[in-house]
Amino acid sequence: MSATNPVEAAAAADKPKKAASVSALNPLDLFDVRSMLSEEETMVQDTVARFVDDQVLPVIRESFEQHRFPKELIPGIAELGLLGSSLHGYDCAGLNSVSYGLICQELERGDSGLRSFVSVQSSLCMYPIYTFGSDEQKERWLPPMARGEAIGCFGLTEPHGGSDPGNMKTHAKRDGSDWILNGSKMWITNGTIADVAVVWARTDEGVKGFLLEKGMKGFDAPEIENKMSLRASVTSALFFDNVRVPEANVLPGVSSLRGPLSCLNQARYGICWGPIGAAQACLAEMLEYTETRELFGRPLSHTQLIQSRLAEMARQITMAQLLALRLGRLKDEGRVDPAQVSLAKWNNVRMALDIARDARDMLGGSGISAEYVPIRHMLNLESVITYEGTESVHQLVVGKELTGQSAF
Ligand code: TGC
Ligand code: FAD
Repeated sequence: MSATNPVEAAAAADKPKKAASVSALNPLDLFDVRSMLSEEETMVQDTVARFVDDQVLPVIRESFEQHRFPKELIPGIAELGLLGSSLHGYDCAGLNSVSYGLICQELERGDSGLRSFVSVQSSLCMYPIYTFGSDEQKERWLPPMARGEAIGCFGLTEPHGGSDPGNMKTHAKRDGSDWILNGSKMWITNGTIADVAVVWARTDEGVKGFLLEKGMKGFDAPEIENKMSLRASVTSALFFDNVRVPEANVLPGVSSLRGPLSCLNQARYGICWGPIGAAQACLAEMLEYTETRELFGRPLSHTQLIQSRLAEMARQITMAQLLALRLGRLKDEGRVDPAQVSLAKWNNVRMALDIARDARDMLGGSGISAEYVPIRHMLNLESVITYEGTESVHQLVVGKELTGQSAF
């Protein structure tokens, strides 16, 4: 930290020296949701939490400021078995859905960008290869992806409107035993660093998934610059100009929009958990800050309005934790419905975004500095509330479930 930067210097002076809870309860888990976890789930959470504390938090602020994905963390993430953690075989950990949720929660306590990396690699690239791929495709891609040696991305969104993937323009035509692919994708996480891209395209035989490999002629994946959100994550455009794709690179198990949408269920599920971590990070910092920040002769935490706002944060986090755990148990029982995932994604991302914005305000001027975590989480969550289905899309999914009428 530069001693000559007045914002950082002021922020450093404001920083309290110790954590500050007099509560007998855990302020970040008021209903002791942790006691409802199995021994294995608790161990997974603790392991990822340690990784985030030791490896992520020391570097993440600088990565965000430099608009740089901390690629150097990938080997550590892979070593812990966090890539494709719910898959069985192929060097994957075979953990249950609640464990995957806890992984997302702890990673997003560090930064949404890191959770995004793991979500896309696991749920949007490894999952479709695992579910719809041939034996050769699985053998070729899944083990190196689990080891973090190969990176994947998922191309569904197109520049003219991501909420309506049924209107996709990217298309592929058979040419002998190959396919010729044309079109473009936008806002693709990991795109520029991906060794393999799962690209969805319209064909005469329905919507198909193509495995595009880095370096294929006519395939380009430039990074999108100047993002004010998810700055510690790579986001790219994908361009396909007559890319020749062999049949061996087509996912054999899918030929409709149902395929890519079922992958979204997996990633959206993880996003139901991730933002809880971001919200906990904000509340933790606010509990410290408001205890030591003195205004009008007393600590902020002694005022009614601030206590009301802290209590509201704890209330929202508690409800989100219970919702996520119930969703995870349903998923592990094999009876989760996409509308339930939509409701939880909508609720839990909205919860975290509201908390991050309120925490930013409670910090006053210091709240605009990345010295404190809320503004980074707040800016990240603006992406999280948009991707994997906007808030409105999820409200309409729930509306359709309630009324039986599609209002899209
Ligand atoms: P609709 O007619 O409703 O459905 C078409 C077919 O798909 C089936 N389906 C689903 N299947 C599984 N899971 C789901 N969630 C499904 N939703 C629909 C449906 O049953 C039907 O099947 P079939 O066999 O009868 O044909 O389709 P629609 O065109 O009306 O659109 C529905 C809508 C709007 C909900 C859907 O298109 C949608 O979800 N839009 C939002 C798109 C989106 O979320 N994109 C995300 C891109 S990936 C991303 O953002 C990654 S960010 C990752 C990170 O960095 O963390
Ligand atoms: P649009 O679909 O144009 O929506 C614009 C507005 O219209 C929104 O407010 C929306 O809620 C509203 N709207 C849409 N339909 C309706 C309706 N029927 N009624 C009322 N309002 C409506 N995509 C991928 O495929 N892969 C990725 O890896 C990926 N990563 C991403 C990473 C980041 C950082 C971001 C920001 C996006 C990423 N996306 C990815 C894209 C993301 O899924 C889309 O941005 C999202 O689905 C919304 O699409 P859009 O941006 O085109 O907005």
